[in-house]
Amino acid sequence: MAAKFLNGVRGACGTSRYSTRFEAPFLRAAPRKLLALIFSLLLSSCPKAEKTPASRDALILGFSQIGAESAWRIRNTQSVQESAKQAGIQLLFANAEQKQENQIKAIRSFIAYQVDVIAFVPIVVSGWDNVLQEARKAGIPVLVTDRKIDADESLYAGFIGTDSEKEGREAALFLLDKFAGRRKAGDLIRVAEFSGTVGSSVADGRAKGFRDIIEKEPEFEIFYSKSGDFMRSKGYELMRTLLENRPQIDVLFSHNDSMTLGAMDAMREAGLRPGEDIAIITIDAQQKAIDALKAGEVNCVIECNPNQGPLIMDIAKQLIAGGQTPRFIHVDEAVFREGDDLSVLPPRGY
Ligand code: GZL
Ligand code: ZN
Repeated sequence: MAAKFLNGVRGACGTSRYSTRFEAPFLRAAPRKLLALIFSLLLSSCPKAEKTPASRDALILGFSQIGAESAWRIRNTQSVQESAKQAGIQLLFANAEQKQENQIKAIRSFIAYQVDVIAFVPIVVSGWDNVLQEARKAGIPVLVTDRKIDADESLYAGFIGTDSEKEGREAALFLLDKFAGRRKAGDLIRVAEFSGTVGSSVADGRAKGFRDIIEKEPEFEIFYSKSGDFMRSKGYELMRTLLENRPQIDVLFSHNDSMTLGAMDAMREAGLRPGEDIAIITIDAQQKAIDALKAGEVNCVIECNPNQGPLIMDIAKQLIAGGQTPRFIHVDEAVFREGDDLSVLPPRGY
């Protein structure tokens, strides 16, 4: 009875496999009303299951992604989907469209499905304890990927992602170098910062890393800092508004390329030359940013590696096999500066 019912559930949500763990005692004893309730809950909160074909005994991984706010995010999603296919892992993929409550709903439906592993990109650092306790109670290991959370570490099996504070420090180090002459002359160098999603570990980390260095240097002043939510349209709006009263802007430090590209459009509309009238440092290293670096319209591009899929699948498999997995894995990243030989760079793929 329970297996048939749950098979129906998976069928309804686009997957047709149930694991023997579904014939859990609690379900066999559950009254029909409860089973119907679970079924309706699952249907309503069932993630848009884009699943990968997999053999019957394939590992099932539930993945909650933030959305598609930037070229970086889209590549991050592709990396997860491609790697699941290559690893023979059945992927349940849910796009939260930038809302934390959608991520929590998706994780709950993964728990109800009794997937083998859950992985997610936490849009913001807080608010995850309850749903992670539910996953732990259900005996499902959770991997935090790309962005970090502020929660009891025993609630998740590990973190796979990038070091945002290091990215912020690299941006500051480039600035110290690029403005060495003007610093000697005692100039005041005014910096505008476009930051990422408020409350995200990435925006916090990049801002902190940048300030840890810049705030030690009296010649630099971060006279403006606002969130553009990692989006091109908001980067454009922020810069257009900022330029209305023509302040002295020597540098734009932007937490991602999407906001940078929008800001560059606004600079050109105001008759300014990006990378010359205003120095630009940007993070992600999507192709368009590298092309702008080659064209002298951007001065420094800091890579943030979106290709985390292979690592996620490896760690997921190790977790299920009962292996010991590292708590923290940082993917490696480069820094591309004006004047570097960029002809050797392979296409970025995003
Ligand atoms: C960084 C990632 C950020 C990217 C943005 O690890 O979380 O989110 O820098 C993306 O492009 O939107
Ligand atoms: Zn990063």
